[in-house]
Parts: sequence; C-alpha cells; structure tokens
Amino acid sequence: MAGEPQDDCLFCKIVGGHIPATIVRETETTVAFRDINPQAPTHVLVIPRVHYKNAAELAAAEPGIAADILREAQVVADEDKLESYRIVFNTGSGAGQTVWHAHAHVLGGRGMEWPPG
Ligand code: IU
Repeated sequence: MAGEPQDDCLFCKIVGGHIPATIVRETETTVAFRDINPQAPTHVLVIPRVHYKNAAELAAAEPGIAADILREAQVVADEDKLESYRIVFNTGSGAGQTVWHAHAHVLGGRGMEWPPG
C-alpha cells in the first residue's frame, strides 16, 4: 500500500531502527540524519517516515509531510548555525538519485556554486 515500509528500502530500515544512522532530529513524520558520504560540512538528509519514491510522489500523496520536510530542513540549518544552505531533491537516476525513498539533502557550511554540476 502507498506509504508503507518497503523491505528492500535502506531508508525505511533507518526509520525502523534496523540499520544505523547518525540521527540529528526526529519528529512524528520525519527523520533527519547525517549523510554517510558528506559533500559539505553540514550534509543532513531529511526523510519522511512514510515510503514514497521521490519528493513529487510524497507531495502529491502527503502534502503536509512534504511541508514538514522543508520546515525540518530549516531547523537542521538553525541547529548547525548555517546562514545559508541548499536543499536538493535528486529525482531520477539522471539527476543522481540512488535511494528510492524521498529525501531532502540539506547542505551547508561551505561556499556553493551555481549552476550545480
Ligand atoms: P541520492 O539523492 O539518492 O543520491 O542520495 C542518497 C544519499 O544517501 C547519498 O548522499 C548517500 O551518501 C546517502 N546514504 C546514507 O547517508 N546512508 C546510507 O545508508 C545510504 C545512503 I545506502
């Protein structure tokens, strides 16, 4: 069923506590943890507890939880004292998505360039 945990999903396993992660925040609807392969001094993933394959599918099914992710990104940035930060939702393999459970990358703590690579 839509939103249900998937046995083969690593992020569902992090939500369930079955594989380790450095969790920085948890809410009723979201979990935030440090990326295992950080690309900036702050690199936190904010994910919904429910399973949707990308941000667009999450927003269509659960717009409130999609908004929760954006709010949590700001809290993560505040806790790491970031004046500016970038939120990235890689969507599709061509854009670099490798984990098929919606997630926001929150990146900060260094200068950023535009356009991204
Ligand atoms: P992507 O947008 O799907 O490429 O992002 C997936 C991220 O998940 C990537 O930055 C990985 O380093 C990160 N990650 C993690 O933090 N912990 C894990 O156990 C796994 C991936 I698997």
